[in-house]
Formats: sequence, structure tokens, C-alpha cells
Amino acid sequence: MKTLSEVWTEHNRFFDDTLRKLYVQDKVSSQSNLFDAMSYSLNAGGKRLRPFLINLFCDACNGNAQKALPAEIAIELIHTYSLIHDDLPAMDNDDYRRGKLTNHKVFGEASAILAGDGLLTDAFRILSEELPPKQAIACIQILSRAAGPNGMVGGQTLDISAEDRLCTEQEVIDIQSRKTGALIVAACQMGVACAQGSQEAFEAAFVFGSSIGLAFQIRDDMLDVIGNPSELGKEVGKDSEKNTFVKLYGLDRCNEIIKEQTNIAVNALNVFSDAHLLKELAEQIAVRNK
Ligand code: GRG
Repeated sequence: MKTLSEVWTEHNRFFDDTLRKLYVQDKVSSQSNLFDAMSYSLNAGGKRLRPFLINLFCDACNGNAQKALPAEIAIELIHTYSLIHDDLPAMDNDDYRRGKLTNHKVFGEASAILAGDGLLTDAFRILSEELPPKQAIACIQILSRAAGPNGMVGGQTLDISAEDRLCTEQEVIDIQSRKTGALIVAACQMGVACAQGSQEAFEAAFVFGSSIGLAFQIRDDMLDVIGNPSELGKEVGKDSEKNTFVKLYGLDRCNEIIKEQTNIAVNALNVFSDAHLLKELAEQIAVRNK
């Protein structure tokens, strides 16, 4: 049986190749600079966690995971747009992402904003054109809710508005669950939607996604303190003034909560007859170094 690492590497080899080809035709158009900027961040690497979750959930629901490819592409486009915009001077003002100069550092601010806008919009074109109608509608609904004002964009807004004060525990959880968690939950549920899975499977995807989403963000906050910049592909120590879980709980309690959330996630998988890769993925997220 293949290990999680082998399956993930194999998935990413094919997925990265697909993304590299995505805008090749468009690059010769009069808007080549726009497509160059979009492709630059899309092809800068990244773990492809959200697409991989779609793939594994589709598989756990006995769906044909190959047919979920448009959903995988769409969520990575949204995720990449959010990173480009998050790095802008008006937001986090970061110079490095995925081990490379950030989009605005290479293409300028206006192009980076437009590259993000292009990726965001194109995600929904791909879903509507390339999935069968039922799966397309379900995925568009899940993704737009998760990425929109009640999800990721709302979380980012709350985060910015709370920058100058100390947040309560509930506020930090609320910001995180929208900013990072929503898209991870959406990935799990889109995998179920692509397989036209049961209501029980959607509920399991919600519990699993929420728990690993929280564990993922807590680990992210920890890595800003204990992580290695060359492994992470970005600077560390940038969040010391922010409302992070490390500031709220300290490193030891963060580790305990990650373990608790990982257990909740793994238990949620009981509804599937075979979800051993999802179990291993949850355990991997708890100890990740990048
Ligand atoms: C600008 C609308 C808008 C939203 C920004 C996602 C986000 C909201 C901000 C990113 C800030 C951040 C670093 C959050 C921590 C969790 C997170 C999303 C990390 C990056 O995701 P990974 O680790 O990145 O999956 P890769 O590069 O592997 O894809």
C-alpha cells in the first residue's frame, strides 16, 4: 500500500503539471502580463493541501477523484488569490511567499491586485464550465460561501479591524475559522459534492475540516515562532504583534489543542469505510514544519 507521502507527491506532480498548462494559451494574448502574474504565483509551489483534500474526500465517498480536477483547480486559484492579496502592502506587506518574491514585488501592486481578481473570477468559470451541472452548482455554492464575506474575506476583515487590540479567545477562533478554516472545510465538502456523497458524509467533512483547519492555523502560528524560514518559504516572526494562538495559549497548550482537534477529526472519519489517508493527513498536519 502506498504511503500518504507517496500519494500526495504523485497527486501534486500531476496537479502542478495541470496548473502549469492552465494559462499557456492565454499568455500569448494582449494581456500576457496579467496571465504571467497569475501563473507566477500559481506555479510558485505550495503544498496543494486544499486540492488534495478534495481528491481524498471524493475518493472516501467512492467517487471518481479524477473527475474532481476542476474543483481542485478552482480552490487552488482562490487560495492563491487570497495569498497574493494578503501579501500586498495594504495588508501584510510581505516580500516572500512560497520561497519566492511576492507577486507585487515582481509585477507591481496594480498587476498583483488584478492577478488576484483574475484568479478569483476564473475559479468560478472553471467550476461552471467543467463540472457536471449538479456538482458545479454544489461546488459553486460551497466555495463562494466559504471564500466570501461570511467566510475568508470576512475573516480577513475582522483580523485587520482587530490589529491594534488584544482579542478574546472566542474572537481569535472566530477570525481563524473564517480566514483559514472556511476554505479547508470547503475543500472537504467539495470532495463530497463531486462524488455526490450522502448528508452524513457532508457532516463528517464539516467536522473533519473544522478540526484540521483549527489545528492547521494553530500550527501555522507556532511555525511563525519555531519554524525555519527556508523550509517555510517565508519570513518568520512577522506575527509577533498579531492576535495568534501562541500569544493566547503559549506553545505547550497549542500542542495540546492540536492533539485534541486531530482526535476529533480522526473520529469524524468513522462514517467512511476506508479513509486511512485522511487519518494520516490529519496526523501530518499536527506536526508539519512547512
Ligand atoms: C486577502 C481576501 C484575503 C484573504 C486572505 C488566506 C488568508 C486570507 C491569509 C493568509 C494569511 C495566512 C498566512 C494564514 C495562515 C494560514 C494559511 C492560509 C497559510 C497558507 O496556506 P498554506 O500553508 O500555503 O496551505 P501553501 O503555500 O502551501 O499553499
